Amino acid sequence: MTDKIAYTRHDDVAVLRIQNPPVNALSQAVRQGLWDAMDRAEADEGVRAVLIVGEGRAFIAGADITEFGKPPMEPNLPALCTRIEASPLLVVASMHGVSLGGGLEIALGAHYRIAQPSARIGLPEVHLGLIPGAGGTQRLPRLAGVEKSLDMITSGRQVKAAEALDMGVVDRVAEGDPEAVGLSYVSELLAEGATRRPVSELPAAPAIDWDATYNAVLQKGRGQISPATAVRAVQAASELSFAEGMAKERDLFMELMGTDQRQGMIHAFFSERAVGNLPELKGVTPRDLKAIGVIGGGTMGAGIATAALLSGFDVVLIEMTVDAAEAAHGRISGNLSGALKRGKISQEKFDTLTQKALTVSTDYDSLKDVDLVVEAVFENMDVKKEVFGKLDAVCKAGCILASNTSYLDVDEIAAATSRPADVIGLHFFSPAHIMKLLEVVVAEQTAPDVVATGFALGKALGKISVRAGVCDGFIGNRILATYRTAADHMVLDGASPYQIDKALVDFGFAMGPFAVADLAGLDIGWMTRKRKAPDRHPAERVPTYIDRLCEEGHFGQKTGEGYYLYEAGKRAGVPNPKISELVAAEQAELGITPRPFTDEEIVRRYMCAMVNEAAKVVGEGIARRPLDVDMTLLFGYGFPRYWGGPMKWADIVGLDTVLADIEAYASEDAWFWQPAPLLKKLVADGRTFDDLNKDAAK
Ligand code: T1G
Repeated sequence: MTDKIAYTRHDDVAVLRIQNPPVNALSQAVRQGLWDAMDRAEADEGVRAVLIVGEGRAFIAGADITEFGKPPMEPNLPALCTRIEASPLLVVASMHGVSLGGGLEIALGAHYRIAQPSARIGLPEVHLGLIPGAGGTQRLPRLAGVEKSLDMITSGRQVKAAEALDMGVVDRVAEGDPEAVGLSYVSELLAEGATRRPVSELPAAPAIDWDATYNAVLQKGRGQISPATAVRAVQAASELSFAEGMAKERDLFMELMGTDQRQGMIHAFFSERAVGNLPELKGVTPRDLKAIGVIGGGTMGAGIATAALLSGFDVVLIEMTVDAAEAAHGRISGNLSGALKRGKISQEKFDTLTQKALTVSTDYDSLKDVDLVVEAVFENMDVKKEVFGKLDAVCKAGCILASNTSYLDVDEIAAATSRPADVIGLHFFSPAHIMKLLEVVVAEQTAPDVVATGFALGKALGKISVRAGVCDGFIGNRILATYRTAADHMVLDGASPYQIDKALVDFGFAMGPFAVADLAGLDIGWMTRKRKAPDRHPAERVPTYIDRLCEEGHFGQKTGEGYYLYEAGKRAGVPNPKISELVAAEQAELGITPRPFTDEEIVRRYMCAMVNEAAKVVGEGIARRPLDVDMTLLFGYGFPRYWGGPMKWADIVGLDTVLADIEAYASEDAWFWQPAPLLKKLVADGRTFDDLNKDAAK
């Protein structure tokens, strides 16, 4: 037997304790250990029941995801679940922490299930581009019915013990040590003569309109296929025998295992955990953080203050005038009311946060005891330098001074203080209390423990923090500027903004680039183009058609007119007929004869521009690894998660084909399509972006 399963006897009960830290993933050794332990219990004289428990903080977190993509190793999980269920002994699972995926499937193979009140169950395989592959789609509907099972399986959501009890998935909820409450429950069952209850022998799930359900789930998946595939697996639980249903589930599971989407989503799973693992943070102790200062109470400042309050920090927010301070307090209260309405906080908590934890003032001296300040004022270097000069004068020694700037030079900001080692960039994304991405921008002189504190703050705020170097736009906005320009070039050359938006939504983006521009505000891009104009290279193609609209004061959703026309109160707009006129005028001026674009070419050009700039960002060390770019685009820019990120997409489609396309496009516009040196080197060496991620993990 492996050391992964501890086998102990308690009178007529054999206890199988899974010991595979940190979360009892069902590795091959655990599966073999459970199989052997079941054999041992059945041969163990006097044993009448088996209790399965997990050591540590979880019952079982699921199949061992690190085994995916490798040759399957016996015993496989569906066979193990069926083996447990077929035991002549009474088998009980005592669940605590999480029981997810294969972990829940093991429990469904047991005959009875008891759970801690704080326990959570779930079948999150769709988040990995898969479906439950060890009987979950066949057993759960037999216990909980089709509707609730489809909700759990297609959403991948976690379900609390009380709800699991209502669903009939768990038979008992009891507080206490999982083994102790499990043993007591087994004794009760044995005493009352409870019999084995194989879930597979329960009646098949009732029929529903499977095709309508499949189509609805497919539509909702926005290009992701595993949730809809799960519908077909549950349909098998309704229409086929259990054995045939298991075979159908296995076929569908193995099909998904071979998809790009499974590759992309598992890459995302591990990357969002790896992105915070940086050699430079090893052994570095973050500074203590209790009180956070925020300068500026506009949308960003109020969002940052809200995020800090919700994470348990005291907040001191500074505005320039009493009216502005009161308006900021109102914005923060509005944000917190949203959390109250969504049940994230109680009324009592709301009152504490708005009346005690939050201080809004016009006096910088109110900041004298804070541990870190985030500046979120107007994106102008002179304004920022003035603010940092004042912060440097009033904040205590060791207080970290952070800027929320989205592109300005943090080195230059640091130089405006006497403590450049305490200065860092913390680039939040709007709305700051909702968006998960945080770019931690490290300046030349930023001290290691200040970087570590930036990551610690990000973790405390529930963010995905990515380390960025200093350049115009850091990681995300620099790459955005490039692929956004590629889209503008396609408009000038003949593609409509609306065709481009649709092509990219069909690729998997929540919104296309022009709808996003209308949402963010066309004035932002307009100001950027004006800011960059003095340094522009003569070979740069910079469309000006949209500037004409900005000059008329049309900035998108906030003014009701942009690429789209917006009726009051409606978020979705209709194409603005002015755009085609403005584009035609510019095409005429430039002597361009518009040509048609296919959706495939639109996506390809857009993605190649994104990957090419990203490769430059990694090559210059602005991003430490390709996975850092993937996480930035996933958590800050709505990149479709099932591709794993632009770098993973490029690895999947093949770097050689991406480079070949870039070089072909360069024949039309050598300036814009200069191939990234890193991309050329990887192709020459026959390596991938993921190889670079692996190099960095060594
Ligand atoms: N396999 C391998 N490693 C795992 C793992 C798993 N299932 N789950 C977590 N880890 C690692 C993780 O990479 C990290 O490693 C450490 O454990 C702590 O995780 C047949 C096919 C359980 C809620 O999708 O949701 O079963 O970075 O940092 O925040 O139907 O991990 O420390 O080296 O996330 O407390 C289904 C995935 C699998 C659950 C804990 N199960 N895991 O969260 O810690 S597919 C899942 C989670 C399946 C069957 C199918 C979370 C967690 P490192 P962590 P956490």
